Amino acid sequence: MKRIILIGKTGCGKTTLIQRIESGVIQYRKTQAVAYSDAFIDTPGEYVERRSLYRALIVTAADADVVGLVQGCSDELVCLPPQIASIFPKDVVGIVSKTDLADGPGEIARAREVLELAGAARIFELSALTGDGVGALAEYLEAPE
Ligand SMILES: Nc1nc2c(ncn2[C@@H]2O[C@H](COP(=O)(O)OP(=O)(O)OP(=O)(O)O)[C@@H](O)[C@H]2O)c(=O)[nH]1
Ligand SMILES: [Mg+2]
Repeated sequence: MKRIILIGKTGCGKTTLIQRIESGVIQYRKTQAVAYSDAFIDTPGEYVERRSLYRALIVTAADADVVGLVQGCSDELVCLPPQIASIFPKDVVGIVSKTDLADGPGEIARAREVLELAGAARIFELSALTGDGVGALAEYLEAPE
């Protein structure tokens, strides 16, 4: 079982994804501070939106086995700079979130590209709302390292 830290801009769907996998009960709650559970570390979007908080992200990520960079496929604003993965000395995967909102395959492809440029080795496409694609990520996290 791998513990993953989710990183991505405010509103990209990190907390909802955790709720989907952990309990299936979705309830909106803005993340105000880093939140730890057995399998997840949830971070506020502000941590990646402000470069001055990168150091805090790096320190927080030390408690995780894998880093998950999250990019909503309908998000105009990109907060994940190219090669951000290289600041974390661990495996980094990408998560294209909110695929249910994608306006065609082009939007999903664009989000994938953001994650590839950010340095994600493997990319999952999912919707925490419908549950589509969530199983593949859950299986990856449950698999032994
Ligand atoms: N349509 C759709 N909406 C989603 C999905 N995932 C999350 N949302 C919505 O997006 C909004 C923000 O979701 P959160 O999970 O709170 O986002 P977050 O990344 O945790 O945001 P911060 O805590 O501010 O960093 C909520 O209104 C969710 O219901 C999804 O897969 N599809
Ligand atoms: Mg949150």
